Amino acid sequence: MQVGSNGKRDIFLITRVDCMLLFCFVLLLQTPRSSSPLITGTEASCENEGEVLHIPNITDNPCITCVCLEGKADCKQEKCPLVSEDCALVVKQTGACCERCKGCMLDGRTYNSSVSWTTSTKPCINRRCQEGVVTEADVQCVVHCRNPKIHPKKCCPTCPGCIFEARLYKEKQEFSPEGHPCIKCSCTGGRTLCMREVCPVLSCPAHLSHTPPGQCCPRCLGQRKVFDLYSGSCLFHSEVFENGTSFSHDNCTACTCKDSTVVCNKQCSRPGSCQGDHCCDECLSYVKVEEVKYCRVRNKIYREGDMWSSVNCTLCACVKGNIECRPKQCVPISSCPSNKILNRTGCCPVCTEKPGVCTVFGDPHYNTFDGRTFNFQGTCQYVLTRDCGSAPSAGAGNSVSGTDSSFMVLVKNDARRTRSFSWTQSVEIRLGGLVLGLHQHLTVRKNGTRIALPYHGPGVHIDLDGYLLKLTTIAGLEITWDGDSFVEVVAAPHLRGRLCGLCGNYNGHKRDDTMGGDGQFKFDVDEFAESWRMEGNEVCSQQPPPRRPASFLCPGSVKVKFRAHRECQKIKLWEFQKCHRVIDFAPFYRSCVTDMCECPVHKNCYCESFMAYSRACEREGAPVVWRADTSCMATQCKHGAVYDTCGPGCTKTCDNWNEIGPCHKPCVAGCHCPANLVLFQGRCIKPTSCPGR
Ligand SMILES: *[C@@H]1O[C@H](CO)[C@@H](O)[C@H](O)[C@H]1NC(C)=O
Ligand SMILES: *[C@@H]1O[C@H](CO)[C@@H](O)[C@H](O)[C@H]1NC(C)=O
Ligand SMILES: *[C@@H]1O[C@H](CO)[C@@H](O)[C@H](O)[C@H]1NC(C)=O
Ligand SMILES: *[C@@H]1O[C@H](CO)[C@@H](O)[C@H](O)[C@H]1NC(C)=O
Ligand SMILES: *[C@@H]1O[C@H](CO)[C@@H](O)[C@H](O)[C@H]1NC(C)=O
Ligand SMILES: *[C@@H]1O[C@H](CO)[C@@H](O)[C@H](O)[C@H]1NC(C)=O
Ligand SMILES: *[C@@H]1O[C@H](CO)[C@@H](O)[C@H](O)[C@H]1NC(C)=O
Ligand SMILES: [Ca+2]
Repeated sequence: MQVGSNGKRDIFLITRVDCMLLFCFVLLLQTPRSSSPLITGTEASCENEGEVLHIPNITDNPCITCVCLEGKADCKQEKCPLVSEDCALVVKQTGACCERCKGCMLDGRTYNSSVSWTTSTKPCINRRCQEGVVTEADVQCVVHCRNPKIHPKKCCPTCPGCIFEARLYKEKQEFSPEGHPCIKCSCTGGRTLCMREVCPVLSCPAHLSHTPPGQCCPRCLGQRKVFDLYSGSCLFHSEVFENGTSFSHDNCTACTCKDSTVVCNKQCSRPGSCQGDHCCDECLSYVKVEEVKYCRVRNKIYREGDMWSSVNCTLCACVKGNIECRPKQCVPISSCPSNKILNRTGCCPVCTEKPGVCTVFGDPHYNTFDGRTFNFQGTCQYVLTRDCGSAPSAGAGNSVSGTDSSFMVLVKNDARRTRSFSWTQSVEIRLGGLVLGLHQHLTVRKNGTRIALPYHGPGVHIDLDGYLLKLTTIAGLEITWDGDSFVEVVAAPHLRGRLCGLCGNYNGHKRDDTMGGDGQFKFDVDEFAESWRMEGNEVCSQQPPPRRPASFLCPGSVKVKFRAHRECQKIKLWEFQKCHRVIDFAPFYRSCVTDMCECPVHKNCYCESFMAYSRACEREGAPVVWRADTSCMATQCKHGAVYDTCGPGCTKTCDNWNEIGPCHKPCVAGCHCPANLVLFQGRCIKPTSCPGR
């Protein structure tokens, strides 16, 4: 298309397609002759060293320059950079090699297209070059608060805070408020400064421009190319203006052509200066603030009508700029699918995946995460459970610890009460380099040294829970220890399939629980359990005591058998009745009888089976009436302590017994020293016997 001549000068405005034709024409003319001499032709000689040579049919191409170097023509071809597709006006001057995007020239300096700048002498006047047009305009300020602050050194007033229409912005953030693409704000020093973007005057006519969605300013459509622009004159829209001519672009914009650059000055209306229909954009404008209501909670902004969950199980809403909270309404859940449990730890009850529970009690009886039960009487230290990743590693019983995130729970058994049974004596938890020991009478050791409770360590917490000791790890294990021989390990659902040891692999299947420490499946329970033995310095009997034949289940006298039956049959009675249809009591009854038959006279060996059964029942949501009462607990308390279901929460020790002050902790069930005694090294002694007195 040849648009062009406006009667003053001949110019050629060509679209892309036309240009391709012209470009091909040029190529046809030049390629056969100009390319071959460069590569294969005879070398032209010259005399004046350094002289720029004119070689016909070669240096006619403006991209090729030849210089005399050591008596020969040295020619170089310039490579043209690609012109950005966004450039609306591409120029190619005669005699120049490359096309380029039309830039601007102002006060003797050149500026590339799409560049903005301010000068230090006029900091509140912004200039922008857009394809040969410089737009000069006052900074247009926007105020969005009722109490702006005017700064003598800044062009615009600022507003307190970095909130714009109920949205919170960060320090140093630059933003366009939602729905206002023409407003540009910045948050500095906790205050917001906003200005309106002044759109550049475009070189193309209005019908060839459009505003892309979501953007503030219009831009030219497509790309125009211009050849042979007469020096000093300007192409603006479809007209050419000579150097020095001025024209009015619109009522607020006056333009002048200077040195091929159109310099346009956009006026804005100062407050009060807008008269009649002659009105320009306002230099200072206000965004209405009254309607915008929001609520702020620390660093969060909520808009009118927003709702959110808050602390203490409340649901809050932003109503007319005020926060209104009310308790959350929960959807009642009466039951969960069989593989889930009702979890009441959150605000509303939900059904969550069941954790795995492994229990060791009595002589010892093992009940794995997947529900397999077996008895094992080895008298060494064994891996109860450990983190095996996806597969149990070979020789798991020997390697002590892997990465810091790995854990291992060991049990140590001994045969302290009878010849044919062993009992869990202590539990050891290894977490990275930390070793925690849970010992008899609820004593706790850290790296071998006795510590006080509660204990907060890296990723672990230990405290008393009633008369039991509870250890919780962030890795997802919860270990309960009764200070005698009852251990319960609860594994969070995310550990499913990742564990190994005597508690099994926790993959949901009972059958494969006897996987040995060597990764081999064991058919024999004793062989399985032995494969998890830890090698230690201590001597322990390497072989478990010989397994008794079934008929030899209760080796005691008739009196002992009678006592065992009398105590253990309580598990069949009303106290546990509600649980019978949920959990079979038979294995617990059998373990109770075997424990009782070997039970020293002063102990109540049925307690652990009862406790294991009642805890299993509670987990399944079937309450039992039975409580670990004084008859069960009496034997737990040692060294002068007595069991009290509601003993003082603050323990009197040799260090603090004569301090006066109320105890604010709630009472706890457990072994307590009688009122006239104090605790010293696990024993109850008279205060007068305390050391240093
Ligand atoms: C240079 O090109 C012209 C045509 O453009 C041709 O007539 C002339 O012979 C050429 N000269 C040489 C030296 O190739
Ligand atoms: C201007 O643009 C040219 C190429 O179009 C580029 O080489 C030059 O660096 C740019 N100048 C500035 C100051 O950006
Ligand atoms: C444009 O006009 C000014 C004076 O009005 C002159 O100084 C300047 O050289 C001219 N530019 C060109 C490229 O002719
Ligand atoms: C420019 O001003 C004239 C009168 O001064 C008015 O008639 C015309 O509508 C205005 N044009 C625009 C685009 O504001
Ligand atoms: C949440 O409840 C606790 C105890 O009832 C109270 O101290 C606290 O102030 C409450 N927090 C809120 C935000 O209401
Ligand atoms: C109960 O749900 C909470 C999240 O609401 C979760 O953190 C916790 O582990 C769940 N407890 C159990 C036992 O699954
Ligand atoms: C002792 O326990 C600390 C944690 O408190 C642990 O970092 C350290 O490695 C342990 N030291 C030894 C010798 O096991
Ligand atoms: Ca399994």
